Amino acid sequence: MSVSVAERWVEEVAGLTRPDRIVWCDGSKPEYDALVEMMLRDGTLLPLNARTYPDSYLHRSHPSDVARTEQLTFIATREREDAGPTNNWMAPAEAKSKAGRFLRNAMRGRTMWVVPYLMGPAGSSMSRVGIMVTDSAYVVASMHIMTRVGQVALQAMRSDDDFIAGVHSLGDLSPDRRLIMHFPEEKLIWSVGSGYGGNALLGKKCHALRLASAQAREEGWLAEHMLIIGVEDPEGRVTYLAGAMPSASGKTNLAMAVSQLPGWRVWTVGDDIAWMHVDASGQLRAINPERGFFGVAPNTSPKTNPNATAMVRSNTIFTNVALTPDREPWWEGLTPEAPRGLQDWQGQPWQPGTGPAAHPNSRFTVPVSQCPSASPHWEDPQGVPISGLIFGSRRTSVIPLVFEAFDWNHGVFLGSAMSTETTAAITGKVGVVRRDPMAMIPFCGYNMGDYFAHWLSMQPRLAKPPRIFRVNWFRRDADGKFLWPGYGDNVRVLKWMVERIRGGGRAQETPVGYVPADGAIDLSGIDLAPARLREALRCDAAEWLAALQDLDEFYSSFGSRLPATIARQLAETRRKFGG
Ligand code: SAT
Ligand code: MN
Repeated sequence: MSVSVAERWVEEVAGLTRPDRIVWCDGSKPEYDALVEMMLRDGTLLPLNARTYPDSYLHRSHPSDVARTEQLTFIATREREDAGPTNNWMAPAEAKSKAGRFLRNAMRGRTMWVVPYLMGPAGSSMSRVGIMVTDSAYVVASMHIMTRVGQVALQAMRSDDDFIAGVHSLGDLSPDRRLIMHFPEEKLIWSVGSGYGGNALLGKKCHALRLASAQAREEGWLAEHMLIIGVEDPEGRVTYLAGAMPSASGKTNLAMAVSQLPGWRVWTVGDDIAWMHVDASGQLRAINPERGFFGVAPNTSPKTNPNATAMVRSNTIFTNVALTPDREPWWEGLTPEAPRGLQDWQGQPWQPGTGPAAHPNSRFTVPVSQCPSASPHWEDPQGVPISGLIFGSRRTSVIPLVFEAFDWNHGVFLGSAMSTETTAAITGKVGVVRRDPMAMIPFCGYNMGDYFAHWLSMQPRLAKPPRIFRVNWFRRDADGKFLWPGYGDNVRVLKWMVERIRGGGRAQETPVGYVPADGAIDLSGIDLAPARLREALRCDAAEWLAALQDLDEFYSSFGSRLPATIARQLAETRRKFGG
């Protein structure tokens, strides 16, 4: 296939950024090895213990460049209304002129790598192509792990211009000269001034969520911030679920959970992004557009996520973790006690009591294929059939551990009503409650009112709409203790979902949906007082009415773009609570 449109565009970008040389990437192992060699020489990567962490490296980012910067992220559409009230908006010409100032001559003295990448399995009609240029070797190596790079991408182009174009430059890494610009109407991304994951690996949030969500709306599919798992019961039957959760809120842990229930197991298809299409028979099917995990390191341990700790023992790039004297990576929670003689994430000697040794948003980048729980179907071109959807968020109060929506429209309402406590995955204050519909607030590439309408419009096309569940693993008691143990015990909740999907699973109707009936969650083998589970499942009218008031205010920001169905669901819920 000819790549002339791409070649012309690359020339144009080179004219702006003025690199010393241009290298087209082929995605091969020798290419990856050469990039690593180069980064070891110039200090971008530090070698880790070759015996205990073979072919694994540590990258330390610029100290001001450690998380996504939402305040510097823009959707540039002709009409402001098309970006909607939840996105930062800029007119396309202004966005290009502002970011263009930082990109001009930014690659002088540097190499510009051209990275053709495929999001999704080879041979899948659901997969999509991107071509990004970057002056960061770390970004190229990370793209090798996170996506399918090279000929496999170019071959998947259905026409000359069938790709999302991405321009990335580290610029001078100054937050004052950092901008992440999205042009959905031009299938274009410009990112300058950051080397951090979600800002710089353009295939991930910029392409696979912000631009893909806009494309998905036009083409009638869903691009979601969701994990994909297969839940296997003791008879060997596998039920596939997709679940949305905000960044750094346990998505990776749930995606590879090791079951605490004998006979049950979780298969990992993806941990962050799901692209879902309705097939000819009306079945919702999902692919994971990525081929790697960019997971949060802190609190990942043999206890919380044994699969993750096993998979990062080789071929892994760690970013901003601490370093032991044996040159092993370390982060808070990996072991009960911090080893002596640590270097912190900035390479300074670390003393206990002086703050975290690893950055709270430190990460590992590793291929899916290394995950012990990787599903045998994780790369199936036709995807996996989805029977249930989960909306989860991080809330200390109000939201029960689990409940099920009455139907599709009510489930979309529950997703749109999500709020969450912020985490270190974004620059800003941690622990503040904010609205986060479907965990997409930072990632929806168009007006979120239209996004809710798009979700509602899927129902008539679904022969058997997936059941929709709301979860909250993070509810606490009056003393601040978690009411639910979480991690591998979450499989008990998944089991109830699977039973519901199959027409069983006892439940009790409440104003917000079906909550598990007494005894319906399998507590065999754990010591959890039934009263604590009841507290975790409690639905309090006064708390809910206050929360619905806040939701009403949020909805009003959408004006006429809020679907009437969503407003009706809110009114109905209030009525049921007597409000
Ligand atoms: O940093 S990323 O945006 O890639 C990961 C996340 O925050 O969800
Ligand atoms: Mn994410």
